[in-house]
Amino acid sequence: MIEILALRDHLSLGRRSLTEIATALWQHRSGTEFVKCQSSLRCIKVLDARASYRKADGWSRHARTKEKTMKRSIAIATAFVAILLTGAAQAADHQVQMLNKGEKGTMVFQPDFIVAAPGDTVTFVPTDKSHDAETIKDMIPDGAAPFKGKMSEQITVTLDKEGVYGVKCTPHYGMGMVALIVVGKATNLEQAKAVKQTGKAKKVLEDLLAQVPAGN
Ligand SMILES: [Cu+2]
Repeated sequence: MIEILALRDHLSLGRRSLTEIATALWQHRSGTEFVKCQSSLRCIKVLDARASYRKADGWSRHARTKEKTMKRSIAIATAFVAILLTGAAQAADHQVQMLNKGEKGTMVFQPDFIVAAPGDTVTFVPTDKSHDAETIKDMIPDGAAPFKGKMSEQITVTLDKEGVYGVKCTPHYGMGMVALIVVGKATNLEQAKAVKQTGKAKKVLEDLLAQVPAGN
């Protein structure tokens, strides 16, 4: 899952079909982009997989036509992608309620500390009205897209980039209605800690950031 998302990002593929991804992977592995990607462990992993296949199959001995080779390669890549996408289907969804009153007091996200894996989704549920969920400026990992839900509406976000994501409810931010999502390694923890917060959000986020495991 992480691999395919990383590859997809790496190849700037966006949300394409299985065959398109597979074709792009094949072209990527055999084409001009390879040199640029040698530093990428993930790409090399794919290349290694292909190399071992070639060895096992006696690929080089058979001197297949280029077209045949490509078809075969795409089939393998498709299988490879299919396996990874199966993983994607198993990504977890973490539900967060937006509440006027919860276990921790009034105007809260519940839970307000969410540990997720890259590729997981988080759904903010408007159990009570007049709340929204929006990323706090400078409190998302490098390269991650900020999100902003509509007032009183449910929003599901997919979190692909590792790091911490600070989330606020816009009208109740000063009242401490914030949440922290940790996706994989907390790559931007220090940066997130340095962000200036408003009102009660400062204390709540301090407590949440302190919950991020040391050495993560
Ligand atoms: Cu709110």
